[in-house]
Amino acid sequence: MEDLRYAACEGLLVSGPQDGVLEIRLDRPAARNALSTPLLRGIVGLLDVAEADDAVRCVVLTGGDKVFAAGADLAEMAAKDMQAVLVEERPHLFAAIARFPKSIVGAVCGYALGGGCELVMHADIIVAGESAQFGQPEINLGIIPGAGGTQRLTRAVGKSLAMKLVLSGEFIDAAEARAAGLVAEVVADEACIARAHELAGKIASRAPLAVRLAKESVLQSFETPLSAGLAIERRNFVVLAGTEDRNEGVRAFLEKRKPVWKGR
Ligand code: CO8
Repeated sequence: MEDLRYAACEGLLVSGPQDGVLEIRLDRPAARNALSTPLLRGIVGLLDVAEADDAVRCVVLTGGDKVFAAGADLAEMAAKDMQAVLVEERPHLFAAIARFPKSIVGAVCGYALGGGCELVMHADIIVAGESAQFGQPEINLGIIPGAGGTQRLTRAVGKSLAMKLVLSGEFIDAAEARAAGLVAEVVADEACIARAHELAGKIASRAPLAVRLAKESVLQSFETPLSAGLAIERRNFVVLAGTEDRNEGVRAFLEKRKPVWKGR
């Protein structure tokens, strides 16, 4: 029976959760998966349910074959003046996605542009199909990235390449994105979603508290100086030493069997 908590809103297709993995697919092909505010609200609503649902351990976020997402909805943006942009909801929606504590694997085929690139940079791991193209073409519209592109892209690929994308509006392909560290793997387009699910399934089969604190620790490396990041890692390592799952993991290894996680 369909799980009504995951009933998708318009523009999103949802499948699962199955074996710990929930798939959210952007599906507004007529607008090239443009990220309207209702669409972003829909994603955040699904993540809110997923956060509280023990049956979800990892989320796969994907789009279409030709376009992951073409960025902010330009029809919506055209109607907003400075005051409307100042008070809009979108920054809060992106912040909610950034706060999602479970893991997200992005699967990108085709264009991930502007807000689309920024959205998928909220994923912990990106798997790209060979057709993937990443870009921040806002400069062509007389604006700049507004959902973290100048910050997350720079942290992912370094200053010079980030400047090239943000200042010129040029795109990079999957191979260049892989070489620069924006994506973890490049596979054939047909294999992209399956590979993302394979990784998500592995993450879903790991101890949930360890996955959560590992994600938090890695993300803190972007927020803190090294000494503070090391202190956060140490604190999380100590916290995990007090969990039932850590005892089970070590015992299962010594007894040469698979661990059974309780998430405690
Ligand atoms: N918003 C709304 N509609 C779009 C968008 C978009 N971003 N992109 C495409 N569409 C629509 C087109 O208007 C067109 O509609 P129609 O059929 O009614 O004329 C339809 O989709 C098809 O478009 P194309 O003919 O251009 O499709 P192609 O397959 O030839 O090209 C591309 C696909 C390359 C993706 C192309 O559509 C394109 O370049 N799109 C715009 C990309 C872009 O400039 N993105 C940046 C947008 S700005 C942004 O993302 C800022 C984020 C800030 C977030 C702030 C949060 C706080």
